[in-house]
Amino acid sequence: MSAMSQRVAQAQTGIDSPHAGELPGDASPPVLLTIAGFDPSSGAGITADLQTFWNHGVSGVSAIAALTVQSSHGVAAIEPVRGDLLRRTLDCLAADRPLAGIKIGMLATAEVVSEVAAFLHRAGIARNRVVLDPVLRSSSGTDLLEAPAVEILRTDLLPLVGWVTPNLDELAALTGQPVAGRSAVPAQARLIQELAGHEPGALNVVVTGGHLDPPDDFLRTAGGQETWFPGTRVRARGVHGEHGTGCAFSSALLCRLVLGDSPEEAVRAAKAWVLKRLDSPV
Ligand code: PXL
Repeated sequence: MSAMSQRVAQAQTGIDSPHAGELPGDASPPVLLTIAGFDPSSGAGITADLQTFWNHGVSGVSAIAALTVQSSHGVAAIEPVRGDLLRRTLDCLAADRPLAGIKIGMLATAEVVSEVAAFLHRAGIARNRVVLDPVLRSSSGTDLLEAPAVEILRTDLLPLVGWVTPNLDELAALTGQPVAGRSAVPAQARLIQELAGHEPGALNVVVTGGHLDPPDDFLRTAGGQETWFPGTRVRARGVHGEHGTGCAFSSALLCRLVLGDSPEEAVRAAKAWVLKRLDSPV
């Protein structure tokens, strides 16, 4: 990467990290894929993910898993994409340019979850470059994944990803146990690693603590290292409020990992990106 484009990427991220704007290997920016829902208000979903990729100086492509009708007031309708159309989109993108990483968000149906799992088997992308944001519900309370699909997500998709970023409600749904506050988080993160099964020590878990007070995040790495990241409650003055915070966090996390951050650095930088976005006027 040229010094010039490195400076551009650094200016775009606005994040003070030793790896800001640094690209591994050759000069072309890595390509990241987001598989998620489309939010026409652009606070969450595909467009929030692409905005995050581009602001980190990486290239982004997308496969829409479901259309939604929504505004800042909530979700009015959901139309999942047909499985065969999603499959063709994913294979078309994978055949075009090498994918450096994948972020998975809202999937809507069991059929879509199964298609994404089958694609991960075919695509052969390193598991630690696949981040799953297990989106279950919108902040306004609408289900974004049909109930029978939660189990399939846990049994078929979770074992194929290297990172999962649940909030407290998603953690409880995935482990099948209520998360009784902050003190229960480390054990639940361990449990989700056990439930992911197959290869022990392959899943990194970030529990996003937006519902905790203070809103601290928790990382348990695949190797068992545990870290709390202190958060402070801020008033969201940006155009999207807190809508799409989870999408922005998991996308920024993937960017930072692909740009060469350690797990701890990547979580810290993703948190900083979300804070910046909460204040963004665009
Ligand atoms: O923030 C969760 C989320 C993810 N993806 C899409 C959404 C939402 C919330 O509304 O619409 C597409």
